[in-house]
Amino acid sequence: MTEPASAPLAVLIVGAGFSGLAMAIRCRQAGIGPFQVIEKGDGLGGTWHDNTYPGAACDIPSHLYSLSFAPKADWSRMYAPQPEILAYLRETAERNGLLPLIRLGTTFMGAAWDEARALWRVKTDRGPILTRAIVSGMGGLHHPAYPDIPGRGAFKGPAFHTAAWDHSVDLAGKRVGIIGTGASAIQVVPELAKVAAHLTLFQRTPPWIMPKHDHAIPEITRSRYRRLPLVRRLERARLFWLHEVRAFLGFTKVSKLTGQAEALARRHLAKAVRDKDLRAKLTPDYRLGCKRVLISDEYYPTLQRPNVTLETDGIARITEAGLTTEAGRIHDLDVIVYATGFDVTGTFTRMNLVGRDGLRLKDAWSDGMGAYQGISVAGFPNYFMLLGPNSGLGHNSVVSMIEIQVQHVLDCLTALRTGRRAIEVRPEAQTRFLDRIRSRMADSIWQAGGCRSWYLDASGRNTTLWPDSVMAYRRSARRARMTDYRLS
Ligand code: N01
Repeated sequence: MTEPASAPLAVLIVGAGFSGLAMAIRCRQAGIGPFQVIEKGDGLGGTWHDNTYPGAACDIPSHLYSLSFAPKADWSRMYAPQPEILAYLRETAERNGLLPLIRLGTTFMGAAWDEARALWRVKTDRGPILTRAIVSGMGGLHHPAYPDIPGRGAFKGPAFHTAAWDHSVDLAGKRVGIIGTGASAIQVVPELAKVAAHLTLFQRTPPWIMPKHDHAIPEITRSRYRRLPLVRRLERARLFWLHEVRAFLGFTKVSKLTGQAEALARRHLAKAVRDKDLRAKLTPDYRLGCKRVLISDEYYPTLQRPNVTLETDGIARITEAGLTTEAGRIHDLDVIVYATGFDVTGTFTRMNLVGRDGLRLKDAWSDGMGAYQGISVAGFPNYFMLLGPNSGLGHNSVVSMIEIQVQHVLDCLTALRTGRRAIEVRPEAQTRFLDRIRSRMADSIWQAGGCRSWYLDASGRNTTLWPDSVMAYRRSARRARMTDYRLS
């Protein structure tokens, strides 16, 4: 690797989404630097830059899905649409003077720890970078996963993923097929049905769906939030606790309340769908919480439109003209949309990170991903992850997790400023933490739920979500305990 011309950075932040921007703002406020943010996309915003499919929005209320230290008083809706969230992130970066510090179109290709100099040698597609510390704000949901269906390349028409929407394709009057029924599909399906001549939805597993109750936030409320920050903060706190209870409502653990949450979702289905056969097809056969619980008031009505077909027979193959099911039903299509999610494990293991003594991250994780507090890995000094293993959420706003982690990483970076060269989690602290996660998982919804989901790795273990409340994570991770780290 060639030697970079410039002096080493104190911190390299990878990714300019929610995590990377939050880290950059807090570094700036704490006077930690010099730092730089690299971002592979041609704009900042991370997932909110990539996912531009019609209907893209956040299924967590806007006042909760935003940074507490960069509040926005005037969200237009209870659940903000993607363009508004992206604009919020841009404004936040600009207001905090981050734009000159973000290098767009720069992909992190890997990094190796230089023990002699106590620096990371980072490889990017735009040249090398030397840095004392790396904070990964890459998240796990940015490598689109395409299904392994025979004949996938054979289709003659346009075919694209929800996370890489092809806006040049006009769907009006077309026969569109969409594969997948996760959080992305549930948002895009109602929009596609409005324009397509016919929409065929290929469902492998029906999701649990709760009512959404989305609504515009009236100007009078917005103006109150602008004038009275305390009122806005109280609203945020109310929303936080409303979601936090979901951790005990079966979203993380099977409890008596799981049955009640399932009954609520079944009532939502029964109210929306009168046809018994269709209702049966849409009724999940696994426990609620095992996969992401979805919210929508439009999805079920859309499936009953005359121009929409729900196909539940498995897909046998993709042909030049469309899809053929296992029962031999042929669906001729003009366009195929993959709403088939993301390759989460691959994102982390592909990272090509080489730590102390030549240890590769993918070898350290050969038995599955795991990190102390979801942030640090033994053998990888001065390397920190935001939304790393077991720190995603299914029940509350992931932005709360990011803020907790940013504070933890700041503690570590601050410790490095006291003339130390390296900070590394002690292996015994990591083992203790991972044992705690494993025992908490034993009675979790993911163990008992009987479903397939991106939450679970190939061996069926949940290495992606935090198995408890946000408050429990806050107690565990907000401050970096220096006794769990080794400073050198
Ligand atoms: O992806 P998914 P997503 N044949 O992995 C199906 C976040 N998010 O993009 O369930 C047929 O959930 C697969 O079927 P099955 C959020 O964290 C947030 O929707 O495995 N079908 C499933 O239905 C979310 O959890 C927001 O049987 C196949 C679908 O594809 C995460 O992103 C909005 C198949 C994939 O669902 C991912 O959601 C959107 C095959 N071979 C997303 N392979 C917010 O609002 C896969 N499928 C915050």
